[in-house]
Amino acid sequence: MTTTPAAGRTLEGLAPEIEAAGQGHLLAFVNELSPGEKASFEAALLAIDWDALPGIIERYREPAHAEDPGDLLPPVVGCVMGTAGDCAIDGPSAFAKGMDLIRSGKVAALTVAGGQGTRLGFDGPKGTLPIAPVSGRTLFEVFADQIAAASAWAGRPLPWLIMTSPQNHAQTLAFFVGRNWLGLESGQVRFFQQGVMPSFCPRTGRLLLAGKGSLATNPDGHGGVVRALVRSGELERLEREGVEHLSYFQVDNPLVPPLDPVFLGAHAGAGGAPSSGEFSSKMVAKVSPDEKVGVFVQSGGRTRVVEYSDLPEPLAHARDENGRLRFEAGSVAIHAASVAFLRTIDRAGEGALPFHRAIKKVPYLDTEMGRHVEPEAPNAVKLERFVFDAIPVARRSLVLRVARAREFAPTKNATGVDSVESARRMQHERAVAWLEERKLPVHEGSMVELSGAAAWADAAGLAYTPEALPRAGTDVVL
Ligand code: UD2
Repeated sequence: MTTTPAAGRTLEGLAPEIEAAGQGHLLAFVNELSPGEKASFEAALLAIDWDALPGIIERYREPAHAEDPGDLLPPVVGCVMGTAGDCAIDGPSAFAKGMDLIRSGKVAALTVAGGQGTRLGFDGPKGTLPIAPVSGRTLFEVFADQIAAASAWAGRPLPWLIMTSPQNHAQTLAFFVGRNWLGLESGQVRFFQQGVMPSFCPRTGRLLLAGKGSLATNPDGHGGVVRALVRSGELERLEREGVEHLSYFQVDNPLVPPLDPVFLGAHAGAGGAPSSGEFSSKMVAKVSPDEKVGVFVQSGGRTRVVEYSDLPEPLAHARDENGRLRFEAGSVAIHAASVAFLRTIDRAGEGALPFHRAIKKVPYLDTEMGRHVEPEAPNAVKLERFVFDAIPVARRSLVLRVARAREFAPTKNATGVDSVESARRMQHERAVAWLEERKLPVHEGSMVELSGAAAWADAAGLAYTPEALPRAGTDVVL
């Protein structure tokens, strides 16, 4: 929705378009603004596509129709031979292809990190949350160390793109600068900011003012990543550099392998993987019907994700003849996307990734009464895009089954399910499994954690000897 402001345009010049879009009330206080306030308001208003806005508001004033359970089928899921059941993908071929892509600099890592740690009770960008059970490394550091190890192996600085939002960009950047780019080369880490969407009243269709010279807005969702890559010039830069694929993951999962050769190779179609090499995803079996992950489904011959909040209750609970959840394929929000495919999505324009609507309490400035209102009930529509809506656009989208214990430790809450506590425990258990696979000693009561070098060596099948092994009562980073 937000576009690059046209150079040389002014608020006065834009006023007729704002009026024509039925949003003239936004200009009620312009004459009271200081030059600085006016300039920032002008920039925010110029970033809006006023031609498209009325159509978007009309489309999303009312809630979307609920999913029709009859239309949804379980998806076709691929898995690597030897890992489970009747798998068809040849692991060694996929692995070889993935290693080749990484070695030749055709892959960049991409982290979506626009959210804050609010749900965790953490004041700051989520990536700056200490998460590793022994070293106390932050989420960003856990990823950085693996990208550094992969880069050392490839003999080139593999790019790491990080999407921030206007809310956390400055803090995130300051964190990287303050910690000397977490040991990476400064040019290797590339930040770009996602856009925002204005909130509006569903009754009147009017945008809301947060203040006399500011709109009430929200980040445009992780699906805003496509537009943000284009707007920032990063997509073009990737094309120029010959980067073909992006390894996409969320900032809140310390177990994610930032560069997974098997997945990247399978995504690229190696090993007989059912993939057009455009957009691929990983899944784990849901632990319970109400686990808060979207599920992969098939509808109209295409694979897509239905977010947990939109999955009809009977389907969330439905089981097959073996007692397994019929819709068990949970999305762990790990994807691989080709740069060319993202370009196609962007060219398809506003329609390619739909908005998802949420109705929330949004404080606003009442333009008629001239006073601030703290609503007691939800009063505003917030619109977001979800990146997984790219899946049905791909000709053949691979969904790869992976092991939860190796790859998925979502960090959403302060305690309990999907918490800092559970993510720390899972990282420890992952390291214990690593020791056991190598027949190395494990000590009860000693916490262990994989270093970036160990985690990368594990993903890349390389020999690795830790500096220290666990001893009774001593915590160790392997
Ligand atoms: C997301 C998925 C859910 C499941 C789960 C796994 C959606 C809608 N839901 O749930 O199906 O896969 O993750 O952990 O995707 N972000 C931005 N900008 C935004 C909004 C989010 O960068 O405007 C980032 C955020 O920093 C985080 C990620 O996207 O890295 C997920 O956001 P969330 O924690 O709000 O997603 P959640 O837990 O609802």
